Amino acid sequence: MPAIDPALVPEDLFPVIDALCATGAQLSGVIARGPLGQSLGAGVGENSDGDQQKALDVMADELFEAALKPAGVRHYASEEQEVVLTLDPEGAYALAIDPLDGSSNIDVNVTIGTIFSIFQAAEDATASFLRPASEQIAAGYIAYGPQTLLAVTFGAGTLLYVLDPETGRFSLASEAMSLPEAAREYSINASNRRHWTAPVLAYVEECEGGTQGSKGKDMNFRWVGSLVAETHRILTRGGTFLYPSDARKGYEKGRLRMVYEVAPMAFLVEQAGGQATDGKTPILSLQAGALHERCPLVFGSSEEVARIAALHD
Ligand code: FDP
Repeated sequence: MPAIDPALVPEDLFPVIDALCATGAQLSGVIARGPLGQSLGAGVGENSDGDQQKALDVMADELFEAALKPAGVRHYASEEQEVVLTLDPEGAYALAIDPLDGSSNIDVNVTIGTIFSIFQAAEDATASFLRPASEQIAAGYIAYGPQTLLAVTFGAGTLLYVLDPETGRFSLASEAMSLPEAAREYSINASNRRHWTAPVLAYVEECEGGTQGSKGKDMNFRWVGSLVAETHRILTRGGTFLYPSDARKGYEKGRLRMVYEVAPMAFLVEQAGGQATDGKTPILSLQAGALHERCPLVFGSSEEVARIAALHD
């Protein structure tokens, strides 16, 4: 269990964080063995949104569900399950999770992760999650990369923990992650350029303009294809991330899911001094209309996110 200031976190939330950490540590071991264990990247079906499910997606979902059941979670909403599950009818919390984010990177030894968002449970299972993102009481991600990391917020800054391979425990590495206001890197899947909206294209062209253009500085481009890895890089050294809406069928609201991807990342980024919008509107003022609904996401260094919002005006 990480060293979390008890003044920051209600006592009955500790078992939830504990279960997330224990399962994260277990998954980290499975991922580290890669092909020496079972075939983690094998296709095993489709989730409710039509995304292909890999063996590790399903395994991660089963492990988190089992670990969270005795931890005080009443409602469990997962990317891998069509409907909300009731784990403990007496539980105080509603937890939404993307058990394994960045599935396309499972087989290629690139950072993947787990993203979670926690609300106080409401009576109605679905209504527990379809509410303003600002009502989250905690959010975080576990990154499985060269290090296994936990970034978490309880609404008073973003904390960073590292899984210590010597002790098997998450230990505090930073009490206050802080995102620089200005950026030198931007991230967007550039293969979709022909589908972008005018403001998105205008922003990327500004970035490409470098010292000769209106920005007056060179910008580097990065795209990992794992939201967790991208978010961790930006929380560490600044930058901008965009997964906007585009003209492809099904991408009217981008690709990422509001409840268990967009909202928790927005909470973490804002708590680290950055900003997160759907292009214009702060994510934390928005709410999903359906459990697996998508939402465009722009986040990162505040100067850049503000510039993108201005281009949308
Ligand atoms: P994945 O589907 O591989 O789980 O969560 C969705 C996500 O990955 C993000 O992690 C990643 O940023 C994005 O999709 C990648 O999408 P593209 O393949 O369109 O680049």
